[in-house]
Amino acid sequence: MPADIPLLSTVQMANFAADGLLRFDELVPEEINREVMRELDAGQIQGHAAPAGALLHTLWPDSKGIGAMLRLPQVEGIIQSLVGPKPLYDHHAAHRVPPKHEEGQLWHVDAIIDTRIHFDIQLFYFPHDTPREMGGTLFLPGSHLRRVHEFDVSRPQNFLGQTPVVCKAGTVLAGHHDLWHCAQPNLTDTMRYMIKIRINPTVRQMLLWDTSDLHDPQVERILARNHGWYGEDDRLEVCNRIRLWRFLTADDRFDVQYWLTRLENQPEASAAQNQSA
Ligand SMILES: O=C(O)CCC(=O)C(=O)O
Ligand SMILES: [Fe+2]
Repeated sequence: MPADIPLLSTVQMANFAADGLLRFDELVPEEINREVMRELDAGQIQGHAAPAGALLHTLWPDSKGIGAMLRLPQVEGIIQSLVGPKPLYDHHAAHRVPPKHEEGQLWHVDAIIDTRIHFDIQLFYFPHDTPREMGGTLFLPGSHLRRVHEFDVSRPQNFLGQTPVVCKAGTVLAGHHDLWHCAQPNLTDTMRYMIKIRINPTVRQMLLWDTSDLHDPQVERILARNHGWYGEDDRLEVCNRIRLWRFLTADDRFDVQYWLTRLENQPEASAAQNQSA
């Protein structure tokens, strides 16, 4: 991998495992954002950019907007850290919320129930300033491992801990494919855009980031984060995150406060072994 691709740190990856989301404010330079706005107005980012399953790096080869955004070293570093080299394009959407559109989307995930431990990521790119009244996407941090079917979560209007993306132009978020989210109303006089790109891994998602801080003591605390919305059920989510962290780090003994090890303690197995000895 070229040395100028800045990979994520272990602490950032732990935050992804806990929240299902990483946010990078004003990551994309202004000239690229402007070009993306031009491409959007010219209808150049509509429809499929390639068949699903195409190599991501083959997309938009001549574009100085969306193509240049995907080829920024920081964006490549985020993608490589989360899904690895040679990732695939799944699909993308150039979302518009028209001016004075007072209806929000229902809460949902972008998938049928998907229990794989391997995960896709979705980049959410905001090419222009998005104040609250313009309706940045609303996310529920920590919801990605509570596996539901698409609109199963559509009845509640608000969740404790929900986070609207209020941001400056060029902000990018990387989310786990099962994260709960919804578009918000746009109360301004201007069209609101957000470009989402879904990306699949082609390799085992293991230690793909900059692991120089692999044993950072913050990791356990980050994975034990309580987002509030699950009430007393926080241990379920923490156990799910421990499983994800074991998968990402290939460390089957990793634990947070003994929570998963306790569930795995099977003294009857050693009793049976002792008997047959
Ligand atoms: O427009 C938005 O903010 C969100 C749209 C959406 O649900 C999606 O991109 O999956
Ligand atoms: Fe969605």
